[in-house]
Amino acid sequence: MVVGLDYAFSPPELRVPPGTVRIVLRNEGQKVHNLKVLGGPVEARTPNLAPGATGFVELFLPPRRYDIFCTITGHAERGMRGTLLVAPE
Ligand SMILES: [Cu+2]
Repeated sequence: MVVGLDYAFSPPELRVPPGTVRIVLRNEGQKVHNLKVLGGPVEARTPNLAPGATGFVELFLPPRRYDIFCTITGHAERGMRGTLLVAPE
């Protein structure tokens, strides 16, 4: 579970085992937010989530480090970014 704030992810660094990864985002901010995973075999993001909403993105990820960010204009620049480390436990 990741919490989306205006404008940050909490926590900003995630670690999960390789394989099918589901990242759940709960928007506790006042703006619409999402979470996109960049650099994988397939790039995908959560739906745009209204304040108070929860959604998820699920994708298959080999081990490596990925960037995550919110695709809403200006949000990543304001700090809504982080990393996802996919590595064995
Ligand atoms: Cu955002």
